[in-house]
Amino acid sequence: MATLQDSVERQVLILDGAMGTMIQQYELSEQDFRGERFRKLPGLMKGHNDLLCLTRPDIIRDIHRKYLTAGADIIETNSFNAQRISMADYHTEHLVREINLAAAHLAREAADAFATNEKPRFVAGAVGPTNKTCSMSPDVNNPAFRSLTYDEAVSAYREQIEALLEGGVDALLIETVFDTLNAKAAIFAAEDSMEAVGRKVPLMLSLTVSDTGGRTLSGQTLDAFLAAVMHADLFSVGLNCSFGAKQLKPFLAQLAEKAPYYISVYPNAGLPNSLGRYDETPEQMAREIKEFLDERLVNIVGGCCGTTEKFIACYVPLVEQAEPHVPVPKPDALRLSGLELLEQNREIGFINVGERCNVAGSRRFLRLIREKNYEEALSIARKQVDDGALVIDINMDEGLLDAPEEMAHFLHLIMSEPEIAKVPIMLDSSKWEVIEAGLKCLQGKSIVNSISLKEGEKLFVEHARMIKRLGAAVVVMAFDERGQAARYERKIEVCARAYRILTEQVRFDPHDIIFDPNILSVATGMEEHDAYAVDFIRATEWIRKNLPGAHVSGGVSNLSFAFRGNNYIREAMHAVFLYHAVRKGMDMAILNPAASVMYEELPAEVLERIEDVILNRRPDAAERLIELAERLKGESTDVRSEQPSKEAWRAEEVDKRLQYALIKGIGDYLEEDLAEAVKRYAKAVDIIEGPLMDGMNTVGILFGDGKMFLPQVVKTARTMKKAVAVLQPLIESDRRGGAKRNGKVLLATVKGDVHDIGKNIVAVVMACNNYEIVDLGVMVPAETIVQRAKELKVDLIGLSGLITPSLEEMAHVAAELQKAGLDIPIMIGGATTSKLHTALKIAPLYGGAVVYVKDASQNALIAQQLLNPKQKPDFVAKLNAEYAELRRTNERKPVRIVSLDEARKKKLDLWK
Ligand code: THG
Repeated sequence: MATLQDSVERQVLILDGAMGTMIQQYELSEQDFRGERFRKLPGLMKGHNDLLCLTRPDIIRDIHRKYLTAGADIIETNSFNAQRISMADYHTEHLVREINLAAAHLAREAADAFATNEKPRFVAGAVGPTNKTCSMSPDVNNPAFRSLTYDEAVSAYREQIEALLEGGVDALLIETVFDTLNAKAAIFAAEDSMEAVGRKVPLMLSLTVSDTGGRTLSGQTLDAFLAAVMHADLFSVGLNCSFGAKQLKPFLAQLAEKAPYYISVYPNAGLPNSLGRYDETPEQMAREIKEFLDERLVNIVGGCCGTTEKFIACYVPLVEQAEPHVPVPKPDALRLSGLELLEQNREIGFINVGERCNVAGSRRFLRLIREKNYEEALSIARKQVDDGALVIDINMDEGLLDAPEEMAHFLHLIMSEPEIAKVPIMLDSSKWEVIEAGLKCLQGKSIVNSISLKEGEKLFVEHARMIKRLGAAVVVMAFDERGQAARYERKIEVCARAYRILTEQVRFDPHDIIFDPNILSVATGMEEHDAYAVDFIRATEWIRKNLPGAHVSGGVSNLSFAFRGNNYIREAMHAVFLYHAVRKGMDMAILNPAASVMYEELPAEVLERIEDVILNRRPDAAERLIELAERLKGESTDVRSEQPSKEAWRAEEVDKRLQYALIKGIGDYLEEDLAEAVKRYAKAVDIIEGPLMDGMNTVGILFGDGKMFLPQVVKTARTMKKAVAVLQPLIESDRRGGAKRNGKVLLATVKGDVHDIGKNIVAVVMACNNYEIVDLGVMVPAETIVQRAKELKVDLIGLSGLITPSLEEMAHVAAELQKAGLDIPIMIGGATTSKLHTALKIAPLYGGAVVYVKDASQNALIAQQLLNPKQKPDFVAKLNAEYAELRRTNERKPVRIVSLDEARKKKLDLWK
C-alpha cells in the first residue's frame, strides 16, 4: 500500500473538515456525552468532544465515514483536546490513554474500510495546542509566571501521542499551534513516543495566526516560527483555523515560499459572524481553495471550524486538476529567531551579540540581579537592542545565584518585553542545567553558549544531540580533554574534530555550528600571550575555508583585560581586532554594542601600536602600547555606560508623553509624568479617563489593524496598571470624606477561555471609578460565578471571553444565574461578543439586565446607570426595546454573508 509520502508526491491530498462543527449537528445532550459509564463524573461533560470516542463511538465513526465518502484522503482522529492539560477541566485525566487509543482505532477502521489501491486513506492523529501557553503569563501582574512548563507539556503530549501511535495512526498532526514553545514540546514528545513505540510516522505541523499582521498568539512572525521548528524532521507545515481562506492567503504564500516542507491549509468557513457562527458556503470556500491550487501553494487542503463534508466534497474535482506544490530547498544560512527572524545573509553578514547581561561581565548587571531589580536589569537588555545588538547574551553563572532559576526567570520576563524578545537569545553558561532550563523557556531559535570536548566525546555528543532536539544553534569552544586551545595548530585541530563529530555523528546542520577559537588577552606582559590575537584570526580563516557552513564567534572584550580602566584603549583594540578578524571570516562576536570607537577614526599612532599588538608584529609591541595607554589616560570617555540617552518623545507635552508611554509600554517615566499631569487635571481619575484611556484606545485600534501584537498589548496593559497604581492614593484622597464605594462588581473570564487582558483593563477602569472589584480570574465555571455572586452580594457581574465557544458559555452562565433566582445585571464583553448575540442568545435566558459593552471605557458609564435607581428603569427599558427590535429583525433569518452575486439578485427580486 502507498505511503503518505508516495501519495503527496503524486497529487494534492484532501484532509477532512472540522470535527466540532459536525458533532454540533447531532445536538447531543449532557447525557449523550456521559453515556452510562460516566453518569456520575462531577461537573459538566457537554463539550468534551473527545470523550465521545468512548461514549458515542457510533457518531465519531459516522463523521469519519461522511468525510471519507466525500473524498478525504486523510482523516483526523477525534483527539484534539485529549491530553491531561486540557482534560483537567473535566477531571478526566485518567482517560487520556483510553480516549486516544479509541480515537485512533475509530479512524483507523473507518479509513481501512474505504482504502483502495487507487485511493489509499490515511489517519492523522490530531494533537491540539492544549488550553495553556508555555510562552506567556496568564497573570498580568506577574509576567514571569507560567501556568505550563515545557516539561509538563512534553509529558502530557507523550501520553497522548504514544496512545495515538499504538492505535495505528499514519501521521501526527500537531495543529492550531498558537505558541511555538508548546509546538516544540509536542515535537519533542512525538520524537520520544515514536522511539518508544518503535514506529516513525510523518510529523505535520499546522499553525494558527491570530492577527492580520500574521503573528502567532505568542507574538512570533511566520518566519521566526519556521526558524524555530526547522530542527525537526517535519513532513508538512501549514495554517489552519485563524480566519477564512481569503485572509490566510498572503500568509500561506509566505510559508510556501520559505518552508522546505509540504504545505497544508485548512481554513475556517470564513470569519465567525456576530453569533459566533461561520457562514461561508462550500462553494465560496472551494473558490478560495482553487486559487491556492492554481498558484501551486499547497499539497494538502481541508477545512477547520464551520466546515462539513459538503465543503470537502467540493474539493475533489479541484485537486484532480491541480499540480502539487514543490517544497523549496532548505535555506543555506544560519537562521535564528526571537519574535522575529534573524537570518545571516549578504545584508546581515556580521552578527553582534550584546555582552552586557552577564553577571560575570558586568558589575551593574550582577548587582541588579542580586537585588532582584529585574526591571532595571531588563533595561540593560533593552538598551543593547536599541544600540543595535542583533542577539543578546545572557549569563547568570555566579556562585551565590541559583543560576537555572535566575536564567528562567529573566527569560520569562524578557518574553513579555516585545522590544527585547524580538531578538534571538544566546544562553551563556558553563553549566548544562542552566542551558537546558533556558532552552525550555524560549520559543524562538536560540544559541547555546557553549559546549566543548573538555569533558570528552561522550558528554559532548549527548549535549549536542539534546541541543539539536531542543532546536538551537551552538557555540563550540576550542577546548578538549587536554584543555584550552591557545595556539593556532591546537585551535584548528580541536575545531576540526568537533566539526566531524557534530556533522557526522550528531547530524548537526553545519550552519548551526559556531566555533569560538578562544579570544584571549594580549599585551599582558607575558611573551606566551603575544600571538593569541593573530592565532585567533588565522584559525578563523582556516575554519571558514575548511569547515563548510560553520561560523566563527568570540568574546571580544576578553582581548583587552590588560587595559581595564582604560576604556578608550580597550575599545580601540576591539575595533582593530574586529577589523582584521571579520576580514578573515569572523561573522559573529560577543561585544558591547554601545562601543563607539571606530577603526577608521583611530589616530595613526594609536592604530599602529594596536596593530602591532594584534598582529604580533614586533616583540616590544605590548610595551609600546602600554606606554601609549598611560599617555592617553585621562582623555578617555566612558563609552561603556548604559545610561539611556534622552529620547525625542520626552520633549513632548505631558498628555502626549503619557499616551506614548502607554502605547509603547514604557513604565520608566510614569512617576514624573503623572506628577506633572496631576497639576493640570482637577481629579486624578480624569487623567485615567483622559490621556491614559486615549492611549488604550489607540492600542485597541492598532491591535485591531494587526499593527500591534499580543505581547505588546499585554505590556501596555501592564503600564496602564502601573499608572493607575501611581494615581491610586490620589484617587482615594479625591474621594473626600471616605465616601462609600459605588458598588461591588464581580468579573470573570468564562470557563473554556483563558483570555483576560480585556477583563483586567475593565477591572482597572472600574476600580478607578470607585467600584470594588472581585476578580475571579479566567476559566471560571458557571457554578463558581453563581456561588460567589450570591455569597458576596455583588451589584454587577461582568463576563468576559475572547474565543467563540465563550459565547455559548456566557449563555450558560446567564441560565444558571436565572436558575439561582438572581437578577443582578450582567455586563458582557470580549472580542467575539456582540450586541446581536447578547440580544438573541443571552438576554432571553435571564430576568435581569444583560448589557453588551463594546469596550472597557464604557463599563463605568453603564454601571453607573444600572446602579442608579433613578436612571435604571429608563436604561433597562431602552435596552430591552433595542434587543426586542434586534430579535425581531434577526430571529428568523440566519445571519449569513451572501456573495455579491446573490446580493445583487436579491435586490433585483425586491424590485420586481
Ligand atoms: N566566548 C564565549 N562566550 C563568552 C566569552 C567568550 N561569554 C563571556 C565573555 N567571554 C564575553 N562577555 C564579556 C562581558 C564583559 C566583559 C568581557 C566579556 C568585560 N567586562 C568588564 C570587565 O571585566 O572589565 C566589566 C565592566 C563592568 O563591570 O561593567 O570586559 O570569549 N563563547
